[in-house]
Amino acid sequence: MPTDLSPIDKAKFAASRRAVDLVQDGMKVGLGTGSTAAWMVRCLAERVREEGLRLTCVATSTRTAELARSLGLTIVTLDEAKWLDLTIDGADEADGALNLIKGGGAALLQEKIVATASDRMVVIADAAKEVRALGAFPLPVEVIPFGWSATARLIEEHLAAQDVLGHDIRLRMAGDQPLRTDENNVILDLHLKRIGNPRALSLMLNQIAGVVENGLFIDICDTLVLGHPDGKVET
Ligand code: ABF
Repeated sequence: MPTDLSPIDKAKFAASRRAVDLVQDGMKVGLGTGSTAAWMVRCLAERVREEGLRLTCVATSTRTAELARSLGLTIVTLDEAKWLDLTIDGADEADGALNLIKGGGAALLQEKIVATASDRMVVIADAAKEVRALGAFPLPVEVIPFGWSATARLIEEHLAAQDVLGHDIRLRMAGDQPLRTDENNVILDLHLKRIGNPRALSLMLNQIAGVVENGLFIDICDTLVLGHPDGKVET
């Protein structure tokens, strides 16, 4: 383990180190996005250097692709790889049924496409990301920039129809401009406090015109690897 890590980075590193043990020679591997996934990319690159693993990797964002290439990993497009053996990614929240909120890093669309094109998805996180019910973390929804405020209004109406009250929808900003994703879309963050039925909410959101994808990952994650600041790991 690198020295001088903060307690949270020790936890992220411990989960990452454990997850990359699942990677075997010849695999096609999806690489997630975020600070935890960045630790995983570093750990994976170290295994490739030390053990000479031959891997083909697909990144879930331009920033992950840049990091992975800078460390010597081979990055191809998902269309070139066609299908993946394993994807390792972070999350913003995970519940006991392995439902996730993702997208705090604005990469949820590529993350969901890559994860669902994989035989197995492993999520790595510090243990504080595990929750009883999803929703304290604002739910990111990627929407087409055209008419985003009308899309937000439709989401409001659908939430009210599902009796989800007291919510707040905010356009994510980067400075004084709306943040743009890798696909040049924008993100609406839904402050819901608690999500009673993640599956119903996900289905509802994705049927609204203008919504590209939402950050609820239902029935996608196979394994949750949680790291603790003392270096312990639970799966
Ligand atoms: C990605 O990175 C996202 O889906 C999630 O939003 C975020 C988690 O970031 P971090 O690991 O920095 O907490 O996995």
